Amino acid sequence: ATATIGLTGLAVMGRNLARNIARNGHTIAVHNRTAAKMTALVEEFSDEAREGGGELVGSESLEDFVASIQQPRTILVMVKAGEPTDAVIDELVPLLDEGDIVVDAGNAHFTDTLRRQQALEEKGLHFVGMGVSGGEEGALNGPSIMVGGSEHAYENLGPVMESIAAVVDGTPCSTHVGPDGAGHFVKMVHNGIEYADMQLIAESFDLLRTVGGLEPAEIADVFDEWNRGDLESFLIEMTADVLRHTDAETGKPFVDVVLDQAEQKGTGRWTVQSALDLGVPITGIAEATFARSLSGHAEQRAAAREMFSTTSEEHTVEVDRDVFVDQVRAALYASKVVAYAQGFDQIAAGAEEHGWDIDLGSIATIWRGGCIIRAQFLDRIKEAYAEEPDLTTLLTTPYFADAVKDGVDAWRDVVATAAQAGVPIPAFASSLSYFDGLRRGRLPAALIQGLRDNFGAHTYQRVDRDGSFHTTWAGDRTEQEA
Ligand code: NBP
Repeated sequence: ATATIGLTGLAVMGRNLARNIARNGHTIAVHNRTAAKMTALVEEFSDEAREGGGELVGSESLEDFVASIQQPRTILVMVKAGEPTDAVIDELVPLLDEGDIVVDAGNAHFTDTLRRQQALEEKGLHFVGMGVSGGEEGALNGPSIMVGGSEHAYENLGPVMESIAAVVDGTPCSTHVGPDGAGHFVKMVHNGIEYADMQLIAESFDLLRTVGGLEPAEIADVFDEWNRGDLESFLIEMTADVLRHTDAETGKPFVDVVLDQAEQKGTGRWTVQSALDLGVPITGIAEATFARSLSGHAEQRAAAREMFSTTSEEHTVEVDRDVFVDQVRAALYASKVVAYAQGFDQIAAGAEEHGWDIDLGSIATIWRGGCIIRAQFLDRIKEAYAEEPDLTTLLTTPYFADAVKDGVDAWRDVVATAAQAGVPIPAFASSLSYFDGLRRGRLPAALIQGLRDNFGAHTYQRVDRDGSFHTTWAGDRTEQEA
């Protein structure tokens, strides 16, 4: 046994993660169900590994793979989420010894992680659910790593992960998020926030083009400009890149030749499902997920287009182009603050529900680099939690509160203009409604309570004294204490 760590599952993610680990000085055992991928990796990258002080130790069989790892073993599983992950774990378990650590580095649902952790714990094994963000490129050059499982497991796994993670201001973007499913839960919310971020960017693009009259290449310039300010982030930078790209075949802007139906692998949906269970209004993420679904309903879209196509054309809205561009920037920033505030609320609620002690500031810290939502903005969130670890909502912290106050008029103008012009902006509009909902003195929830009491005797509370009350709606309308 020579390797300090092992990795099975050498598709794009596993292969790059293995290279990253090896060239950062670790000897890593590698295995893949289809052995050719293992052989190719070892042949192509053994020199690279040695230059970094590490080594790739390939095995064709799972038995040889396990035997080549030092005990207690740490084994990363990087295969397709769901059944393949269970299949690999089932094959591995009989070959392992007490105290070994199995790490699922795929995109598992956190409830699967909870189940697997329990099953392996009963066998004397440690199980870690680990979220890895940053896609292929991140896996190779430095991902953001959200590690669940026990403290003990992190003591073994952590140093290797911290040596391969992205680094921002000298801090590696890898942390022990919390026990059992916490790592995968946080990774799930990360992906949900990524959905919201992308939807907000897409709505900005649509508005700038449809209402502002800018061409994709001009919008690319706008995004470049935005990337030099508060909005600076990987996704904003990438948006400029994609918008500037021209299709080689037709010479048209690339964005015009791509079918406008957004796909999804499911992490956005999981985030929304979990938020519904937790009772956390993550409206930005939910609208972003539904917007992707809507885009895929081609038949309904065609029917509605045919029926209502002229309706929006009657409402062209005149705007001052430069003013409008700046208004959209402010609306994007304020909506983004809402989406992140909601995402962090969900992590806090999940931690409470599952008994995970999650340091929210450390989550913002490890999302600053390596992952898809990396952004300057996360520094501000990190600072907010450093100042007030138990803050009620990110929205009311001084920096974000000022940003929202400064942008709120523009935000309202953009939402109103979009409504008049018939441009769909579900994420912008729902974020503004969320903000207004939170800041409003009295909500019409009082009327809902009245209706519930009327049809179902569900009772209500009063503003002026304690207790639960019911009005005898069908009788003499006297109020009774319930
Ligand atoms: P895939 O998700 O496409 O999975 C392919 C790997 O799973 C191959 O190594 C394949 O082996 C193996 N596999 C399958 Br499928 N069924 C198996 C089974 N029954 N037994 C053993 N091995 C099996 O690879 P990926 O895109 O590299 O992603 C890996 C994980 O990382 C996934 O959970 C994914 O959700 C997650 N992730 C991906 C990204 C990304 O950007 N792609 C980002 C973050 C996280 P074979 O070669 O023999 O077919």
